[in-house]
Amino acid sequence: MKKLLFALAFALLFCQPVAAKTNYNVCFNSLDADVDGRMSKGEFLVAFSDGDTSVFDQADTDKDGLVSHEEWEAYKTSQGFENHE
Ligand SMILES: [Ca+2]
Ligand SMILES: [Ca+2]
Repeated sequence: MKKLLFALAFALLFCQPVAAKTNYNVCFNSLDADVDGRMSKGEFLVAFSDGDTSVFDQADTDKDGLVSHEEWEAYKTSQGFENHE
C-alpha cells in the first residue's frame, strides 16, 4: 500500500507539467498583436511561447495560414472553453 502511495505521489510529480499546460482560453484581441484581425503563426508563438502549433493548425479551419477571430472562437468552443468575451 505504501508503495502504491509512493508511486501515486511520483506520478503526481510527473503530472505537474501537464497541469501547467498552456491555457489557450485567451481572448482573440490579446493574440492579434498587430490588430489586423487575423492571428499569424508568429503571433500565436509570441502569445504562447511554449504553444503547440498543431493547435494553430487545428484552429485554422480554412487552412489559409491565419486564424481569424471567428476561427479562434470556433476552436475555443470546440475545445469546450468558456467564452469570456
Ligand atoms: Ca495579426
Ligand atoms: Ca484561417
